[in-house]
Amino acid sequence: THRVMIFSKSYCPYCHRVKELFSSLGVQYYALELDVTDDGPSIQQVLVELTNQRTVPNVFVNGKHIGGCDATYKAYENGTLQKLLGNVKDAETYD
Ligand code: GSH
Repeated sequence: THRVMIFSKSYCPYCHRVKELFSSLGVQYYALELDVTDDGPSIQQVLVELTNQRTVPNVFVNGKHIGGCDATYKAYENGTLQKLLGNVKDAETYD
């Protein structure tokens, strides 16, 4: 099971960056790629209704909304993300 759900677009550099963070932490994620599914536009509308944001990436951990790439790195830097994830190792590559 994946505790991390990412609304994503395959070409989006911020999405790549946020996935890199979870990979470096050894945390599996499920990414919903809005640009490669016919349902993308309606799923993006659901994202807006849930979060008032339409940008990708948009990250949920255990159902809790974290936000975009910047917000997720910020949550990592202040330790909020690790608390939500439980014990994870330190990021291996993080600049
Ligand atoms: N500061 C945002 C973050 O940290 O997540 C940047 C995210 C962003 O600009 N994403 C672009 C986006 O979602 C795609 S690269 N644009 C609107 C859209 O695709 O509908």
